[in-house]
Amino acid sequence: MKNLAPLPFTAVALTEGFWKSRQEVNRKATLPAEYRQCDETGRLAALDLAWKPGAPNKPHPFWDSDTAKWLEAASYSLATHPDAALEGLVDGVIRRLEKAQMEDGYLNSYFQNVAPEKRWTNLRDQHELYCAGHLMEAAVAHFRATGKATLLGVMRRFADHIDRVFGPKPGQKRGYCGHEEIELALVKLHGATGEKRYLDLAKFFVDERGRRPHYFEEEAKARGEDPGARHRSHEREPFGYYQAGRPARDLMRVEGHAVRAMYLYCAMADLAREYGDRALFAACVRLWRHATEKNLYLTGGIGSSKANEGFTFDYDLPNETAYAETCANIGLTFWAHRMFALTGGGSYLDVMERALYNGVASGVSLDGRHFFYDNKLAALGGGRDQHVDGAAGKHHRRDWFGCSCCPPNVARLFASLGGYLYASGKDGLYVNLYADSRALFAEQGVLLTQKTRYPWDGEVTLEISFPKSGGQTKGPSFRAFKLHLRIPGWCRSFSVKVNGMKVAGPKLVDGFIALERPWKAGDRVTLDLAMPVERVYCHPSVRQNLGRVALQRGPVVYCLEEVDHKAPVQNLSIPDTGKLRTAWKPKLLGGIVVIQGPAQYSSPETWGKGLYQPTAPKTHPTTFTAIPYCVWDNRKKGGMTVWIERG
Ligand code: FUB
Ligand code: ZN
Repeated sequence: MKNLAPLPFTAVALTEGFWKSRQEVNRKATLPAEYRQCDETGRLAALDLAWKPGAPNKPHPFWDSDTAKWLEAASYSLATHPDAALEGLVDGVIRRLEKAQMEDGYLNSYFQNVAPEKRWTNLRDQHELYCAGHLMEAAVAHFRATGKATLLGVMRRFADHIDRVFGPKPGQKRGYCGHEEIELALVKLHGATGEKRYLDLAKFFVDERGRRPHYFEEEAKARGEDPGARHRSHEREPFGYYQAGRPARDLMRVEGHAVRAMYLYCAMADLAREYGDRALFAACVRLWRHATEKNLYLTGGIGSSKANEGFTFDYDLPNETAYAETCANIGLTFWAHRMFALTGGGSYLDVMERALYNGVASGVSLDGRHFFYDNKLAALGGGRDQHVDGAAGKHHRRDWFGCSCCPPNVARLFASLGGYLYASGKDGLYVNLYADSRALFAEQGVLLTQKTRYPWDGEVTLEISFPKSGGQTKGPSFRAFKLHLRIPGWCRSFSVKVNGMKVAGPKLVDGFIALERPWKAGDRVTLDLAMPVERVYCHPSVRQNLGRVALQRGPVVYCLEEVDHKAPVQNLSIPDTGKLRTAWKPKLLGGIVVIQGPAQYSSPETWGKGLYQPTAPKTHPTTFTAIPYCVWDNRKKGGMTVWIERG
């Protein structure tokens, strides 16, 4: 294992472009809007434990997780953009949490207020440990951002309580949460506090999962319920929905609820690193291959079915009914990042980048106040979406949800996005993603300034300098190190220059080229990634995409949206050959490159009567305009498709 260290987001400033503007909107619009939602829906008041039966806004078992994710997001934002007003809101929520915490350390607004007698009695369904995990992540983020230790103290007390209740010793519960999350959070808590017990507890939760006798069965019996009664859709083996059909190290395939799966795999990767656990690592690699080779949407979405919010069977990737929950796509991003850090493999970053620019970025509108829960790859339009529920119908972003896990998940990722761009290891510095930014590798005494219009253009320049202290450059005027530049999987040709001189034949190893030399301040590396439009075809086993083609340019997947066409986009087809043009539209959808080309329109208008006829429908030539998938549904409502009929 390579064990690279991601450069923390606090050492990376996004300076221009796609991610900088997303991050700005996140800070200025999304964070305030989500705070308001948490307040207006009663999530914050729930922390005061004053709800009475019959009153509105009855607390919900996992409301605390929404508040926690908002706290985490706001803390990240405070770390890069100090803001007294935001800090005041954060402190207010933390005061409520501190006050709500019980003597013994327990903290959960639903159970304390609504169902105190049910504490720890239904780990399978009730999300208690899940909520605790999100609050732990928030506490670590807040402590690191502000140096204030109040929330960290609260969550240490809760973690200590959990450590007393759960474990292998007599009298302890050998249980684990139906919704993974606490495992990865405990690893973070260990990172922030140095307390080894938290790491061991994370390992305990992962190791117990799927063991026989099955905890969820025992616990159901203790509640007086039929332990076998709750079979979940798409469950191959009992408890597959919870990734608890068998022990983690024996998992062979991604299964069940997609967000849960992603969070578990993140924890498995973390523990593989912390304990040097080869069996956990091997399971991660196996699961990764299964997820990405047979169950991944072109947009980086995963979990195709609404029924179980998760996986179904291999190559089942429907478009109109795609679930691809924003949280799942974010979970995939987290997991990919960890797998990259473990191995240094660029292919993990290819998936991470695919998710980020497509199925994650689509999760939030350009105004930052509207969100997709499920990220479909096709939606009906032309008025046809009015009466269809559950499928593509009424599929538009909303300002909040009853179960609102996705909006604050986007907020915490976008607020910490800089942390995904760079890494370092014994063998040098790594540039993972291309985005206009400045990265300070303090340990190595190197500042990288990246200039680029990526993802709209494949040219990237990196200037090397050595940070100054007290007006003096620290250390020698040369630094010898290897600079690894990622060559994205989508890129078929590239060139690289140092100070204007072409570098001959750089070797591509595991998705990276490495430039090694004594660097001096002011050295400039220029990378040119050829970024033509590509037609993408799908594995023939994906029945939903047979006879269809998609368009991609660089990491960006495109779609046709009804508002750009006179006809429903499902009636358009595009030829396999023929020139495709690109155009930069600075005023459209925040500034995007569109793709245009010839198309055919199958016209219902000339069909005549009847549903069936022995002759093919008449087509007539037209043109199409494709926009990046991630920005669809930001204008007039209408249909959309990623996979387009060939013809
Ligand atoms: O159960 C908590 C969250 O709500 C899950 O992660 C989402 O899939 C949604 O069901
Ligand atoms: Zn979600």
